[in-house]
Amino acid sequence: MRSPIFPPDRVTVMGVLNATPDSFSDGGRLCDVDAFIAAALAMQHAGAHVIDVGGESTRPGARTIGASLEIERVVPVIEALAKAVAVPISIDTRKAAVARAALAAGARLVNDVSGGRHDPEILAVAAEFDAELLLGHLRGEPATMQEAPHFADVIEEVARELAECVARAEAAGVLRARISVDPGIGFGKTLEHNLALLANAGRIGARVGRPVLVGPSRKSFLERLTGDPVQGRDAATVAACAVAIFAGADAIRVHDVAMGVRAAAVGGALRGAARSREPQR
Ligand code: PMM
Repeated sequence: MRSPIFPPDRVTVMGVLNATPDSFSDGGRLCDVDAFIAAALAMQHAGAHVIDVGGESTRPGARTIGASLEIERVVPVIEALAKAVAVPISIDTRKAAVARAALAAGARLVNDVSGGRHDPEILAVAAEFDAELLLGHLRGEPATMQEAPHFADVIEEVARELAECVARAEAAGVLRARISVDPGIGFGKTLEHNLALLANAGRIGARVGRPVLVGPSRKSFLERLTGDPVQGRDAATVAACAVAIFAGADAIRVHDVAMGVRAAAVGGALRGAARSREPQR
């Protein structure tokens, strides 16, 4: 069975809509439901296939918030978006209670950057709603994840740990066809780890046997490469996305959807061209 949100015949573009006052990239600008609807409609018009709503910042060093505040932030937005936009809505949360409230409000995908490890009950909630489930790679907690991350072989270890997350989700009743994975760019990774994961996205997908989404959008590792401050990182984001797609990523999560759609078109076409030249076995 194919995943309707991450089908194999397209590069899926996920647009980011943060409902957090402290999000590092667009925080505090979108403050009422009408503004969220307008932003979501603009993303849909620009070609987003799914819109990801988050109520808790997971930036490095961020403090966790309670489920009730997160629900207060995201549920009115999801309820409104589920009526106003045609594309599916995703909930970016690590908490089972938030996932449950968001799915009841009309979300169809649960995006858990902790891969179901922060609050394992979230897996049973996804199963109960027959939701899609995006499992991210994160060791530890956002508050401490950037303290000396270490991997002997980052591709192999991230792939193995994601495969374990997928197995736990299946054991909790989520259909394998509903599951996709994310190597967690910037989540407990050094610059070198992030680059290796983007450049080997396809190897991770092949190893885990599920579609792979990458989320390099506006992240600080790009500043290390270009010197760009957060609001000026969209060009570098496009470059990172196009190369990751060329390297086999099936989906990208971006703040600027129009730019992400261009990255998907060019990276996807180049990947197709490279594959058509591979020797037939
Ligand atoms: N990054 C952020 C938040 N959620 N979800 C997924 N699946 N992958 C990511 O890389 C990711 C995420 C970081 O914060 P932002 O919402 O401001 O980009």
